[in-house]
Amino acid sequence: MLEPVVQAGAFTETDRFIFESWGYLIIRDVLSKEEVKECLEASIRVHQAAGTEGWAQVGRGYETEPALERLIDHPAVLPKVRGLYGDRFILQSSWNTKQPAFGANGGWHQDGSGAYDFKLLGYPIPLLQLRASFLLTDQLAPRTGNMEMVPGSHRSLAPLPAELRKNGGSPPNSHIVCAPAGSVLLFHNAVWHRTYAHDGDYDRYTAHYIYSPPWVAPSDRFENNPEFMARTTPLRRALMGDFERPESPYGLGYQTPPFDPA
Ligand SMILES: O=C(O)CCC(=O)C(=O)O
Repeated sequence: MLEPVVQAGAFTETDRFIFESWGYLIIRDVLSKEEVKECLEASIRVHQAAGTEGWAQVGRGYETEPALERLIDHPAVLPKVRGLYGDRFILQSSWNTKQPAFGANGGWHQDGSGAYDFKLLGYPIPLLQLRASFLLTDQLAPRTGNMEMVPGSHRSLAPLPAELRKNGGSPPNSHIVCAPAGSVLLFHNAVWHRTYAHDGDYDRYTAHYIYSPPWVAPSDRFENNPEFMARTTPLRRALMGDFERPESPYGLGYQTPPFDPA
């Protein structure tokens, strides 16, 4: 089966080639069974606390759930983010998504800002929201709440046809990502994608971490939570955008996050 599967950790030349060609990578076995269980239980708690019903996304789970906080700078994923962005980027948002039992397909879209369509910025649409999606339930076969992606569509000048967006069909070149719980899908904001149907009798949860250049406004928070910032690690604080900017607005003089503490 044709799959953009890569190894965890270091961002290799092959990883870059696959990412540039497909717009996404799949990393398997990122979380152990125990870690998946912890993150799944944490996800259920954040949705219960928010009182969600049906398909729903809850932001900022990292503030209250240590298992979700640990995913911010996961060593299997962070080197890929650095490989694509260099050392200056932030966690722009984190969303915990529930696809309910027997949930239908979601709507096709590219990620970005509703207020300003990223395609207005130029061609190819730049990488501004790099999303790491941690699968917390098995998605081994289609119709298990998978992500459906259109490989290479981040470079397509033509939009996904309006007819397909309206009737919810799939183009023949779409790819339903099948992978076990604990896998990560890392993808470019401009790849056309959607939530695929879920025939299971249990809710499906996925934890998404979105990384952006440092000047992109966070979308899951107006400000950082002071208690979380006081207790988290220096690297995570920096990734939340808490760093000195001696030069305005984002000169090279700002310190890179402490990726490799002495
Ligand atoms: O179903 C999901 O978890 C993915 C949601 C999604 O496509 C998005 O938030 O852009």
